[in-house]
Amino acid sequence: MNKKQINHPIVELPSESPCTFLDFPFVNELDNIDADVAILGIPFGMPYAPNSMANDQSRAPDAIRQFTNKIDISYALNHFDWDLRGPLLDNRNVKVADCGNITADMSDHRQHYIRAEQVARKIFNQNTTLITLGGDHGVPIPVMRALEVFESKITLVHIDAHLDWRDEINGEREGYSSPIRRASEMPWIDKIVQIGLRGIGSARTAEVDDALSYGAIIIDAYEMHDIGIDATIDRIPDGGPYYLTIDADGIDPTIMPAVMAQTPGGLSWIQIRKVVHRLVNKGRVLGMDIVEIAPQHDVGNTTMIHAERLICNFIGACVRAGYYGTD
Ligand SMILES: [Mn+2]
Repeated sequence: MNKKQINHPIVELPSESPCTFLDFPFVNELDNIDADVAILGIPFGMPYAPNSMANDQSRAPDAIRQFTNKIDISYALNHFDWDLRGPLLDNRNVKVADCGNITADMSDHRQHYIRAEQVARKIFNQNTTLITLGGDHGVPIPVMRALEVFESKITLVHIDAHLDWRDEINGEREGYSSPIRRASEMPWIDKIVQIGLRGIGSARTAEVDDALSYGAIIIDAYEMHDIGIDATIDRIPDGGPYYLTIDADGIDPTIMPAVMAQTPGGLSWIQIRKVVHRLVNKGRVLGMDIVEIAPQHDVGNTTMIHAERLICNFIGACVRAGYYGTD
């Protein structure tokens, strides 16, 4: 059968019920999302080997959502949240939608990125803030391609233990070691700020040299701890617009243990929370992602607790920064 004849949905409902993030409505009318904030799962990156077409990180979008359904949702939505100094949506007329997960094409793995970019373009075209749940760190590549629709020079803020400037691995140029290299090639990505790097991983000296010659502002984890998070955030150019990509291994593994490469010395909760709030108020953050959560390595839901708080702090900060034109 010609696969072009199959009317395959581009997104699908997360796998278990209740199954959306904080039970927000599932919306698959992608040309009319009618929401200020959209949550989207992109489970699959581009593998470096056949046995990693799906990896543990592919399970994270649903694992994060399912965790949010274990907490008391009416509390989360309606009670006073001290992180935000009020209820999540601040009693304003702000709509959050969960667009489910990008579907996979069993006959063509690369279709996953093509669909992800297509959906992200639809979301951005409606001026909706996109929160992407990965997946590994390859999945922001199609999302960042979709940022083209804003016709703007965008500052990329990258939280990670690793540099992620590899050009290719095993011939694959869109895998989890390459997102910042690919971003650097996109004309609409202007400045790049990389925070929290440490340890050994995705960079050799050649990649560090390339990042520095591009002009990437690199504040490694130890410099960040020495100068403090406020001085670190001050080094992000003002004005925006911004895109924020958060590799969970950039956060300290004591609070986000569910990653493939636990590395000491990462951002504390206080530090990452401040990055989110201050960035949202420095300029418009068009979208963010949280990637590289590997649920099987979690310890007592510690990673999920922090992921849920991170996303809620981002949503609550956007609402209070007046992004959605409501008072
Ligand atoms: Mn990464």
